[in-house]
Order: sequence, then C-alpha cells, then structure tokens
Amino acid sequence: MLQLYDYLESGNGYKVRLLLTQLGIPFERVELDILKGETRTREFLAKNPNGRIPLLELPDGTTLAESNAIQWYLAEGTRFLPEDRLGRAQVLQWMAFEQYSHEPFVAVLRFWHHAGTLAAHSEEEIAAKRSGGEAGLGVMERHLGQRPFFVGECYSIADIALYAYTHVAEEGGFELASYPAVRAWLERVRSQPGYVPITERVG
Ligand SMILES: N[C@@H](CCC(=O)N[C@@H](CS)C(=O)NCC(=O)O)C(=O)O
Repeated sequence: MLQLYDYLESGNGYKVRLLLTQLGIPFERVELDILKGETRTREFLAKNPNGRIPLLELPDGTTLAESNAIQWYLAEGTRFLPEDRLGRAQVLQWMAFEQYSHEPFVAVLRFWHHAGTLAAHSEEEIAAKRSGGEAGLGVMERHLGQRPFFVGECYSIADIALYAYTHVAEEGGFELASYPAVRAWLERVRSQPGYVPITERVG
C-alpha cells in the first residue's frame, strides 16, 4: 500500500491527500509533527534528505517528495491531468506559479500564525509576505474571471495545487472578500466528487 508522510494542517500534504481520495486510491497516512521536528529525524531524512512532508512511499520502498511532483505522478493517465501537450504544460505553469508566487507568501503567513511565531518577524517581513500573497491572489482573480478552472474547462491538479492554501488564506490574515472570482472557484472545487476538507483524517 502507498504510504503518505504527512501533517494534517499542511496544505502541501492536503494536495496529495485530496487527490488520492478523489482517485479512490487506498493509502496509509503517517503523521509527522513538523512543529516537533519529526521531519528532521535521521530516520526520516534517510527517506527525504530535504526533511519535509509530503513524501509518498511506494510499496517497493521508492520515495517521491514535493507535493506537485507527487500529484503529477498520481494524476498521470487520469482525468486530473490533460492529455494534450499544451494543457499539460499549462498545468505545470500553474503549479510552478503556486510554488514561486503563492505558497511562499500565503502559506508562510498562515504558518507563522499557526506556529505562533508571527511576533518573531519584523513588520517589513510581514508586509512583504502580505503584498506577495495579494499579488498572487490578484493574478488568480484575473485568470478565474474568464474561466471556471485554471486549465481548460476541467478541474485538474493545477486547481488542487492552488486550492490547498488559498481556501485557508484567511487563517494567515488574507481577506478574500475582494476576490469574487477566486471565491466562486473555491466553491466549484468544494463541490467536486470525493472532496474532503483539510482537517479530515483520510487514509
Ligand atoms: N515544496 C514543498 C514544500 C514542502 C514543505 O514546505 N513542507 C513543510 C510542511 S507544509 C514541512 O515539511 N516542514 C517541516 C520542516 O521544514 O522541517 C512541497 O510542495 O511539497
């Protein structure tokens, strides 16, 4: 059986959990408390030298890290990844956008709130995270104003990648009220078959 090394509050972990659930693939979740350093033990570093979840372990012991690479592996040949060359490249484009222009701002501010470390950061650092996140949300708003999902007419792993931290952005102090197209898209993602909330213990 597939094993997913994960942390319940993690949006990166949630991307994989949600996709596995929507694909109906059985898996076993191994919870590691990132706040207690459980991703930095010698045993886990042997599996992922980068010391981070999510990590997927295949039945033969092969491991795969990085939430979006894991999603790509799982989605291959399914309705969650387009078959055409351009559609696949566009999915990759939005997943790269998520990692470079969204997650480092929206997810990090949420993490600082969760971990109780916000006060350890300067006002300038917090403002930079906020403006970076607003810029990313603005790009999403303009794109989603014209279409139902990120790529083509269909829900794909690009949507899962961007949904994971956007739907909990308010936990990091972001206001979604001024992003109506993003909010409508969040509802469309929530209504997909097999949807599970981030806090639900699946697997
Ligand atoms: N780019 C990676 C980021 C993974 C990541 O930042 N994981 C965090 C939890 S969301 C983690 O494991 N942190 C624990 C640590 O750094 O020790 C991905 O998309 O999977």
